[in-house]
Amino acid sequence: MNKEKSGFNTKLIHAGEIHDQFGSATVPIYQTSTFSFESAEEGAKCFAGESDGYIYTRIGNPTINALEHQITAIENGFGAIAVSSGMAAASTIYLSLLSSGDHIISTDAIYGPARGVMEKQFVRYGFQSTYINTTDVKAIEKAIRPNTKVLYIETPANPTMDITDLKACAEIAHKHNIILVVDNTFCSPYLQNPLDLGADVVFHSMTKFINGHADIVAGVIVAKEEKMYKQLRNMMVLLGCNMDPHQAYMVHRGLKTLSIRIDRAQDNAMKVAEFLENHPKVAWIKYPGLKSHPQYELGKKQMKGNGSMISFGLKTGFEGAKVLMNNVHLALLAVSLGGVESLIQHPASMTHSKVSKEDKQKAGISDDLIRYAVGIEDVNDIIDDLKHGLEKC
Ligand code: LCS
Repeated sequence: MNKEKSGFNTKLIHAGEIHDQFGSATVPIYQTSTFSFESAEEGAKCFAGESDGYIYTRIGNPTINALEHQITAIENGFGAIAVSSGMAAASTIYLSLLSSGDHIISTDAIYGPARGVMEKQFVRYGFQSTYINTTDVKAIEKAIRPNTKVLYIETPANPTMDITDLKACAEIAHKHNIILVVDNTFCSPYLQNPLDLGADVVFHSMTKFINGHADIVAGVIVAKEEKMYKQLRNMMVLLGCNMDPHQAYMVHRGLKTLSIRIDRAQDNAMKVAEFLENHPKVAWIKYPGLKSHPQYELGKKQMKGNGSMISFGLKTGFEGAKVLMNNVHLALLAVSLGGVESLIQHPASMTHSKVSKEDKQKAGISDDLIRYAVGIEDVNDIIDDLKHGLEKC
Protein backbone atom coordinates (compact mmCIF):
# COMPACT_ATOMS: atom_id res chain seq x y z
CA MET A 1 0.00 0.00 0.00
CA ASN A 2 1.30 3.46 -0.91
CA LYS A 3 0.52 5.47 2.21
CA GLU A 4 1.46 8.79 0.60
CA LYS A 5 -1.20 8.23 -2.09
CA SER A 6 -3.94 7.02 0.26
CA GLY A 7 -6.95 8.86 1.71
CA PHE A 8 -6.66 12.06 3.75
CA ASN A 9 -7.07 10.40 7.16
CA THR A 10 -4.62 7.62 6.35
CA LYS A 11 -2.08 10.28 5.33
CA LEU A 12 -2.68 12.11 8.61
CA ILE A 13 -1.79 9.03 10.58
CA HIS A 14 0.91 7.45 8.41
CA ALA A 15 2.53 9.94 6.01
CA GLY A 16 6.08 10.69 7.10
CA GLU A 17 6.21 7.98 9.74
CA ILE A 18 9.64 6.74 10.74
CA HIS A 19 10.35 3.02 11.11
CA ASP A 20 13.13 2.73 13.66
CA GLN A 21 14.89 -0.43 14.85
CA PHE A 22 12.63 -0.65 17.94
CA GLY A 23 9.34 -0.52 16.03
CA SER A 24 8.26 2.76 17.63
CA ALA A 25 4.61 3.56 16.80
CA THR A 26 5.28 7.30 16.96
CA VAL A 27 7.94 9.55 15.49
CA PRO A 28 11.05 9.58 17.73
CA ILE A 29 12.28 12.96 18.92
CA TYR A 30 15.81 13.44 17.60
CA GLN A 31 16.70 16.11 20.15
CA THR A 32 20.10 16.90 18.74
CA SER A 33 21.64 20.00 17.25
CA THR A 34 24.22 18.14 15.17
CA PHE A 35 24.85 14.75 13.49
CA SER A 36 28.15 12.88 13.35
CA PHE A 37 29.63 11.47 10.14
CA GLU A 38 31.14 7.99 9.72
CA SER A 39 34.18 9.46 7.99
CA ALA A 40 35.62 12.71 6.67
CA GLU A 41 34.66 11.54 3.17
CA GLU A 42 31.04 10.98 4.23
CA GLY A 43 30.96 14.47 5.82
CA ALA A 44 32.28 16.04 2.63
CA LYS A 45 29.64 14.16 0.55
CA CYS A 46 26.82 15.45 2.81
CA PHE A 47 28.04 19.04 2.47
CA ALA A 48 28.41 18.64 -1.31
CA GLY A 49 24.78 17.47 -1.49
CA GLU A 50 25.89 14.07 -2.83
CA SER A 51 24.41 12.17 0.12
CA ASP A 52 21.11 12.57 2.03
CA GLY A 53 22.67 12.42 5.49
CA TYR A 54 21.73 14.91 8.19
CA ILE A 55 24.27 17.62 9.06
CA TYR A 56 22.83 20.14 11.53
CA THR A 57 19.28 20.66 12.84
CA ARG A 58 18.86 24.16 11.41
CA ILE A 59 19.32 22.55 7.98
CA GLY A 60 17.30 19.39 8.64
CA ASN A 61 16.34 16.86 11.30
CA PRO A 62 14.46 13.52 11.03
CA THR A 63 11.65 14.56 13.43
CA ILE A 64 11.11 17.85 11.63
CA ASN A 65 11.29 16.10 8.24
CA ALA A 66 8.64 13.60 9.36
CA LEU A 67 6.26 16.50 10.01
CA GLU A 68 7.21 18.10 6.68
CA HIS A 69 6.38 14.87 4.82
CA GLN A 70 3.04 14.64 6.65
CA ILE A 71 2.12 18.23 5.63
CA THR A 72 3.35 17.79 2.03
CA ALA A 73 1.11 14.75 1.67
CA ILE A 74 -2.07 16.48 2.91
CA GLU A 75 -1.47 19.81 1.15
CA ASN A 76 -0.55 18.13 -2.17
CA GLY A 77 2.72 20.02 -2.62
CA PHE A 78 6.25 19.21 -3.78
CA GLY A 79 7.72 19.86 -0.35
CA ALA A 80 7.12 21.55 3.01
CA ILE A 81 9.39 23.71 5.16
CA ALA A 82 8.57 23.73 8.87
CA VAL A 83 9.42 26.95 10.68
CA SER A 84 9.26 28.39 14.18
CA SER A 85 5.95 30.30 13.79
CA GLY A 86 3.35 31.43 11.29
CA MET A 87 5.03 34.84 11.18
CA ALA A 88 8.37 33.14 10.43
CA ALA A 89 6.61 31.50 7.47
CA ALA A 90 5.25 34.86 6.24
CA SER A 91 8.63 36.61 6.65
CA THR A 92 10.53 33.79 4.92
CA ILE A 93 8.10 34.03 2.00
CA TYR A 94 8.43 37.83 1.76
CA LEU A 95 12.24 37.70 1.93
CA SER A 96 12.52 34.80 -0.54
CA LEU A 97 10.17 36.06 -3.22
CA LEU A 98 10.70 39.84 -3.14
CA SER A 99 13.74 41.98 -3.93
CA SER A 100 14.18 45.69 -3.37
CA GLY A 101 11.79 47.59 -5.66
CA ASP A 102 9.33 44.68 -5.99
CA HIS A 103 5.62 45.05 -5.27
CA ILE A 104 3.16 42.79 -3.46
CA ILE A 105 -0.65 42.92 -3.56
CA SER A 106 -2.43 41.51 -0.55
CA THR A 107 -5.81 41.06 1.11
CA ASP A 108 -6.47 44.10 3.34
CA ALA A 109 -8.09 42.05 6.10
CA ILE A 110 -5.17 39.74 6.88
CA TYR A 111 -3.65 38.83 10.22
CA GLY A 112 -2.45 42.24 11.51
CA PRO A 113 1.29 41.55 11.98
CA ALA A 114 1.59 39.94 8.50
CA ARG A 115 0.68 43.39 7.17
CA GLY A 116 2.55 45.30 9.88
CA VAL A 117 5.89 43.62 9.15
CA MET A 118 5.60 44.62 5.50
CA GLU A 119 4.46 48.22 6.04
CA LYS A 120 6.63 49.04 9.06
CA GLN A 121 9.76 46.89 8.58
CA PHE A 122 10.23 45.54 5.05
CA VAL A 123 9.37 48.93 3.54
CA ARG A 124 12.90 49.88 4.69
CA TYR A 125 14.28 47.23 2.31
CA GLY A 126 12.39 48.73 -0.63
CA PHE A 127 9.40 46.34 -0.74
CA GLN A 128 6.23 48.02 -1.99
CA SER A 129 2.79 46.80 -0.91
CA THR A 130 -0.86 47.46 -1.74
CA TYR A 131 -3.68 46.17 0.48
CA ILE A 132 -7.07 45.76 -1.13
CA ASN A 133 -10.34 43.94 -0.77
CA THR A 134 -9.42 40.80 -2.74
CA THR A 135 -13.01 39.54 -2.83
CA ASP A 136 -13.21 42.03 -5.72
CA VAL A 137 -11.20 40.19 -8.37
CA LYS A 138 -11.30 43.17 -10.75
CA ALA A 139 -9.64 45.33 -8.08
CA ILE A 140 -6.72 42.87 -8.00
CA GLU A 141 -6.11 43.21 -11.73
CA LYS A 142 -6.31 47.00 -11.43
CA ALA A 143 -3.71 47.05 -8.64
CA ILE A 144 -1.10 45.13 -10.68
CA ARG A 145 2.01 47.15 -11.53
CA PRO A 146 4.92 46.18 -13.83
CA ASN A 147 6.95 45.37 -10.69
CA THR A 148 4.25 43.24 -8.96
CA LYS A 149 5.85 39.91 -8.04
CA VAL A 150 3.49 38.39 -5.47
CA LEU A 151 -0.25 38.15 -4.85
CA TYR A 152 -0.76 37.22 -1.19
CA ILE A 153 -4.26 36.06 -0.24
CA GLU A 154 -5.74 35.10 3.10
CA THR A 155 -9.08 33.30 2.78
CA PRO A 156 -11.22 33.23 4.82
CA ALA A 157 -9.61 36.42 6.05
CA ASN A 158 -8.75 37.13 9.66
CA PRO A 159 -11.01 38.49 11.11
CA THR A 160 -13.63 39.54 8.55
CA MET A 161 -14.26 36.00 7.24
CA ASP A 162 -14.29 37.40 3.68
CA ILE A 163 -13.71 34.69 1.09
CA THR A 164 -11.49 35.33 -1.96
CA ASP A 165 -11.84 33.33 -5.19
CA LEU A 166 -8.59 31.31 -5.37
CA LYS A 167 -9.07 29.95 -8.90
CA ALA A 168 -9.70 33.45 -10.24
CA CYS A 169 -6.64 34.76 -8.37
CA ALA A 170 -4.46 32.00 -9.85
CA GLU A 171 -5.65 32.89 -13.35
CA ILE A 172 -4.91 36.59 -12.92
CA ALA A 173 -1.58 35.98 -11.19
CA HIS A 174 -0.28 33.58 -13.81
CA LYS A 175 -1.46 35.76 -16.69
CA HIS A 176 0.85 38.47 -15.30
CA ASN A 177 3.71 36.17 -14.23
CA ILE A 178 2.96 36.76 -10.54
CA ILE A 179 3.43 34.20 -7.75
CA LEU A 180 0.23 33.33 -5.85
CA VAL A 181 0.76 32.81 -2.12
CA VAL A 182 -2.15 31.70 0.12
CA ASP A 183 -2.36 31.80 3.91
CA ASN A 184 -4.50 28.69 4.51
CA THR A 185 -4.48 28.93 8.32
CA PHE A 186 -8.24 29.43 8.80
CA CYS A 187 -9.11 26.28 6.80
CA SER A 188 -6.17 23.91 7.32
CA PRO A 189 -5.44 21.36 4.56
CA TYR A 190 -8.56 19.44 5.62
CA LEU A 191 -10.94 22.12 4.35
CA GLN A 192 -9.02 23.80 1.52
CA ASN A 193 -6.10 22.90 -0.74
CA PRO A 194 -4.99 26.11 -2.51
CA LEU A 195 -2.23 24.34 -4.48
CA ASP A 196 -4.94 22.28 -6.20
CA LEU A 197 -6.72 25.52 -7.10
CA GLY A 198 -3.64 27.05 -8.75
CA ALA A 199 -1.62 28.61 -5.90
CA ASP A 200 2.18 28.37 -6.03
CA VAL A 201 2.89 28.59 -2.30
CA VAL A 202 0.71 27.88 0.73
CA PHE A 203 1.50 28.57 4.34
CA HIS A 204 -0.03 27.95 7.75
CA SER A 205 0.32 29.17 11.24
CA MET A 206 0.47 25.63 12.65
CA THR A 207 -0.15 27.24 16.05
CA LYS A 208 -3.82 26.92 15.06
CA PHE A 209 -5.75 23.95 13.62
CA ILE A 210 -2.76 21.85 12.53
CA ASN A 211 -1.37 21.51 16.04
CA GLY A 212 -4.79 22.08 17.54
CA HIS A 213 -4.05 22.06 21.26
CA ALA A 214 -2.97 25.64 22.06
CA ASP A 215 0.41 24.47 23.36
CA ILE A 216 2.78 25.23 20.46
CA VAL A 217 3.68 28.15 18.20
CA ALA A 218 4.76 26.93 14.74
CA GLY A 219 4.48 27.52 11.02
CA VAL A 220 4.93 25.75 7.69
CA ILE A 221 5.38 26.71 4.04
CA VAL A 222 4.41 24.33 1.22
CA ALA A 223 5.58 24.85 -2.37
CA LYS A 224 4.03 23.32 -5.45
CA GLU A 225 7.25 23.08 -7.48
CA GLU A 226 10.78 21.96 -6.67
CA LYS A 227 12.49 25.21 -7.73
CA MET A 228 10.31 27.35 -5.46
CA TYR A 229 10.67 24.82 -2.62
CA LYS A 230 14.49 25.01 -2.82
CA GLN A 231 14.45 28.82 -2.93
CA LEU A 232 12.24 28.99 0.19
CA ARG A 233 14.17 26.30 2.08
CA ASN A 234 17.48 27.97 1.36
CA MET A 235 16.17 31.27 2.79
CA MET A 236 14.73 29.54 5.88
CA VAL A 237 18.05 27.79 6.60
CA LEU A 238 19.98 31.07 6.24
CA LEU A 239 17.50 33.06 8.34
CA GLY A 240 17.56 30.33 10.98
CA CYS A 241 13.83 30.29 11.70
CA ASN A 242 13.70 26.46 11.80
CA MET A 243 11.57 24.44 14.18
CA ASP A 244 12.89 22.59 17.16
CA PRO A 245 12.58 18.74 17.07
CA HIS A 246 10.40 18.64 20.19
CA GLN A 247 8.11 21.29 18.70
CA ALA A 248 7.90 19.19 15.50
CA TYR A 249 7.01 16.08 17.49
CA MET A 250 4.19 17.93 19.26
CA VAL A 251 2.72 19.23 15.98
CA HIS A 252 3.08 15.80 14.32
CA ARG A 253 1.11 14.34 17.24
CA GLY A 254 -1.60 17.03 17.16
CA LEU A 255 -2.03 16.83 13.40
CA LYS A 256 -3.12 13.19 13.50
CA THR A 257 -6.56 14.19 14.83
CA LEU A 258 -7.05 17.19 12.51
CA SER A 259 -10.10 15.90 10.69
CA ILE A 260 -12.03 14.68 13.73
CA ARG A 261 -11.28 17.90 15.63
CA ILE A 262 -12.44 20.07 12.71
CA ASP A 263 -15.52 17.92 12.04
CA ARG A 264 -16.61 18.45 15.64
CA ALA A 265 -15.65 22.14 15.81
CA GLN A 266 -17.46 23.03 12.59
CA ASP A 267 -20.59 21.11 13.59
CA ASN A 268 -20.56 23.15 16.79
CA ALA A 269 -19.84 26.37 14.87
CA MET A 270 -22.87 25.90 12.60
CA LYS A 271 -25.15 25.62 15.65
CA VAL A 272 -23.51 28.57 17.39
CA ALA A 273 -23.82 30.67 14.20
CA GLU A 274 -27.53 29.82 13.87
CA PHE A 275 -28.07 30.73 17.52
CA LEU A 276 -26.29 34.08 17.08
CA GLU A 277 -28.02 34.88 13.79
CA ASN A 278 -31.41 34.52 15.48
CA HIS A 279 -30.51 36.39 18.66
CA PRO A 280 -32.25 39.79 18.99
CA LYS A 281 -29.11 41.52 20.33
CA VAL A 282 -26.91 40.45 17.41
CA ALA A 283 -26.68 43.10 14.65
CA TRP A 284 -24.76 41.06 12.07
CA ILE A 285 -22.83 37.82 11.70
CA LYS A 286 -20.39 36.39 9.15
CA TYR A 287 -19.95 32.63 9.02
CA PRO A 288 -19.24 30.73 5.76
CA GLY A 289 -21.96 28.17 6.59
CA LEU A 290 -24.76 30.77 6.72
CA LYS A 291 -26.57 31.75 3.52
CA SER A 292 -26.25 35.37 4.70
CA HIS A 293 -22.43 35.23 4.16
CA PRO A 294 -21.69 37.45 1.12
CA GLN A 295 -19.51 34.76 -0.51
CA TYR A 296 -21.59 31.75 0.61
CA GLU A 297 -21.64 30.12 -2.86
CA LEU A 298 -17.90 30.64 -3.42
CA GLY A 299 -17.17 29.13 -0.01
CA LYS A 300 -19.19 26.04 -0.93
CA LYS A 301 -17.17 25.75 -4.16
CA GLN A 302 -13.62 26.10 -2.88
CA MET A 303 -13.87 24.95 0.75
CA LYS A 304 -14.73 21.41 1.87
CA GLY A 305 -16.42 22.67 5.03
CA ASN A 306 -17.35 25.89 6.81
CA GLY A 307 -14.68 25.91 9.50
CA SER A 308 -15.17 27.07 13.05
CA MET A 309 -14.44 30.81 12.97
CA ILE A 310 -17.30 33.29 13.42
CA SER A 311 -17.32 37.09 13.32
CA PHE A 312 -20.28 39.06 14.62
CA GLY A 313 -21.34 42.40 16.08
CA LEU A 314 -23.94 43.44 18.61
CA LYS A 315 -26.54 46.19 18.29
CA THR A 316 -24.82 47.86 21.25
CA GLY A 317 -21.51 48.03 19.32
CA PHE A 318 -18.12 48.00 21.02
CA GLU A 319 -19.60 48.72 24.46
CA GLY A 320 -21.78 45.63 24.10
CA ALA A 321 -18.80 43.59 22.87
CA LYS A 322 -16.84 44.49 26.03
CA VAL A 323 -19.77 43.44 28.24
CA LEU A 324 -20.08 40.13 26.38
CA MET A 325 -16.35 39.39 26.60
CA ASN A 326 -16.41 40.09 30.34
CA ASN A 327 -19.43 37.86 30.87
CA VAL A 328 -18.61 34.63 29.07
CA HIS A 329 -17.02 32.07 31.33
CA LEU A 330 -16.54 28.94 29.22
CA ALA A 331 -14.89 30.66 26.25
CA LEU A 332 -11.47 32.04 27.14
CA LEU A 333 -10.93 35.72 26.43
CA ALA A 334 -7.80 35.12 24.39
CA VAL A 335 -6.23 35.60 20.96
CA SER A 336 -5.32 32.65 18.71
CA LEU A 337 -7.74 30.05 17.34
CA GLY A 338 -7.96 26.49 16.06
CA GLY A 339 -7.43 24.77 19.41
CA VAL A 340 -9.85 22.41 21.12
CA GLU A 341 -11.11 25.17 23.42
CA SER A 342 -13.47 28.03 22.49
CA LEU A 343 -11.91 31.50 22.44
CA ILE A 344 -13.40 34.97 22.14
CA GLN A 345 -11.50 38.17 21.28
CA HIS A 346 -11.87 41.74 19.98
CA PRO A 347 -9.65 42.21 16.86
CA ALA A 348 -9.81 46.05 16.76
CA SER A 349 -8.17 46.30 20.21
CA MET A 350 -6.22 43.01 20.18
CA THR A 351 -4.94 41.08 17.10
CA HIS A 352 -5.35 44.04 14.73
CA SER A 353 -4.68 46.89 17.17
CA LYS A 354 -1.52 47.96 15.31
CA VAL A 355 -3.39 48.39 12.00
CA SER A 356 -4.28 52.11 11.62
CA LYS A 357 -7.89 53.14 12.30
CA GLU A 358 -8.32 54.17 8.67
CA ASP A 359 -6.94 50.87 7.30
CA LYS A 360 -9.09 48.87 9.73
CA GLN A 361 -12.16 50.74 8.54
CA LYS A 362 -11.28 50.12 4.87
CA ALA A 363 -10.67 46.43 5.56
CA GLY A 364 -14.01 46.02 7.35
CA ILE A 365 -12.45 45.42 10.79
CA SER A 366 -15.11 47.41 12.61
CA ASP A 367 -14.92 48.38 16.29
CA ASP A 368 -17.91 46.18 17.10
CA LEU A 369 -16.42 43.02 15.50
CA ILE A 370 -16.19 40.11 17.94
CA ARG A 371 -14.26 37.03 16.77
CA TYR A 372 -15.31 33.69 18.18
CA ALA A 373 -13.20 30.54 17.62
CA VAL A 374 -15.53 27.62 18.31
CA GLY A 375 -13.96 24.69 20.15
CA ILE A 376 -14.96 21.06 20.53
CA GLU A 377 -16.76 21.33 23.89
CA ASP A 378 -20.43 20.26 24.13
CA VAL A 379 -22.24 22.73 21.92
CA ASN A 380 -25.08 23.25 24.43
CA ASP A 381 -22.54 24.51 26.94
CA ILE A 382 -21.01 26.91 24.39
CA ILE A 383 -24.44 28.28 23.50
CA ASP A 384 -25.52 28.55 27.18
CA ASP A 385 -22.35 30.49 27.93
CA LEU A 386 -23.07 32.95 25.09
CA LYS A 387 -26.76 33.15 26.06
CA HIS A 388 -25.88 34.15 29.63
CA GLY A 389 -23.27 36.64 28.42
CA LEU A 390 -25.71 38.21 25.95
CA GLU A 391 -28.33 38.66 28.71
CA LYS A 392 -25.94 41.19 30.28
CA CYS A 393 -25.41 43.14 27.03
N1 LCS B 1 -1.74 33.83 9.63
C1 LCS B 1 -2.94 33.85 10.24
C2 LCS B 1 -4.18 33.75 9.42
C3 LCS B 1 -3.01 33.97 11.62
O1 LCS B 1 -4.21 33.97 12.20
C4 LCS B 1 -1.80 34.08 12.37
C5 LCS B 1 -1.82 34.22 13.85
C6 LCS B 1 -0.58 34.06 11.69
C7 LCS B 1 -0.58 33.93 10.32
C8 LCS B 1 0.74 34.14 12.42
O2 LCS B 1 0.99 32.95 13.08
P1 LCS B 1 1.86 32.75 14.42
O3 LCS B 1 3.18 33.41 14.16
O4 LCS B 1 1.13 33.43 15.52
O5 LCS B 1 1.97 31.29 14.55
N2 LCS B 1 -3.06 34.59 14.35
C9 LCS B 1 -3.36 34.94 15.56
C10 LCS B 1 -4.64 35.37 15.94
O6 LCS B 1 -5.60 35.55 15.19
N3 LCS B 1 -4.64 35.58 17.22
O7 LCS B 1 -3.41 35.38 17.80
C11 LCS B 1 -2.50 34.95 16.76
